[in-house]
Amino acid sequence: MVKFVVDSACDLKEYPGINFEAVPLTLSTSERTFTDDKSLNVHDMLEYLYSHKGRSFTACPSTQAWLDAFEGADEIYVVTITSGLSGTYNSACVAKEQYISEHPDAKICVVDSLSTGPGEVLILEKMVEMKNAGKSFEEISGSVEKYRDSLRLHFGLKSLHNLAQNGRVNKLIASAIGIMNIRILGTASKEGTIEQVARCRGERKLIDTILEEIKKIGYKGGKVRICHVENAELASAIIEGIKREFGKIDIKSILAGGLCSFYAERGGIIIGCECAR
Ligand code: X90
Repeated sequence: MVKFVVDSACDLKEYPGINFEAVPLTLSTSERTFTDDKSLNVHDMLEYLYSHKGRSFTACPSTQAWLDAFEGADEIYVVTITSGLSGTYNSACVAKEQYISEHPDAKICVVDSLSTGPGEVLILEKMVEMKNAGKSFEEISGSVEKYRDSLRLHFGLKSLHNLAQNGRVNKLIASAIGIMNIRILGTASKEGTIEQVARCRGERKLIDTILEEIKKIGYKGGKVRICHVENAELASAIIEGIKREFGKIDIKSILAGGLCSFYAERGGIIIGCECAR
């Protein structure tokens, strides 16, 4: 049996037409723990976290959570959030070794997205497309990293508070964001860590800078996936902007799940696009 497994940073909780599962990360404070699965109400979680005075944390899925998702399958494709910011990829690799030692005929391909959200979606969609086109496990696992390396990820955030508090960005980058209407435009580095591109005052400036930036890195009209944290308006404005420049393209936006919402924070946006590196 073939199965596609992602972590919840991918933002997709369902994928009709395939055998699919999203393994949740968790988010917690000293008082409460939220599991980032279908039943999570992201809006309520954000309300609670913004009113909570203490610190908040996230944790990657356990090896056992991956093993539970693999159970019963023997051809498994896994996409994880970047190993540059999370232990998720590592725990999936440990689960892979254990599963194969117990099921010697199973084949598992674990891809480190070096990205998050929309970057994971693009990789997943590519693997599903190859599988549906009749490609073998070897063909898919042998070519998926090349595809991953052709992707780019950008994000526009109003606050870096949770990223900084959890040690995922330099405190210096985080300072002065969230005041005076400043947004930070960042990108995923080749190593899958956070790199600052620009600081923009206001949403209009952010949209213009994102459009300039994707042209500069050589975007030519490939697929685009966007996730936003309660900011459908910004997502639509970016979609309109990209369509205006590049015509008819395959572009979709979705609401961020719990993990990306926690780190990208309210109003945040994450954009993944196909683009030769
Ligand atoms: O293992 C864990 O606890 C999860 C840690 C995840 C940390 C970062 C998540 C970032 C999500 C923020 C902007 C996109 C940055 C992506 C750069 C590769 C969204």
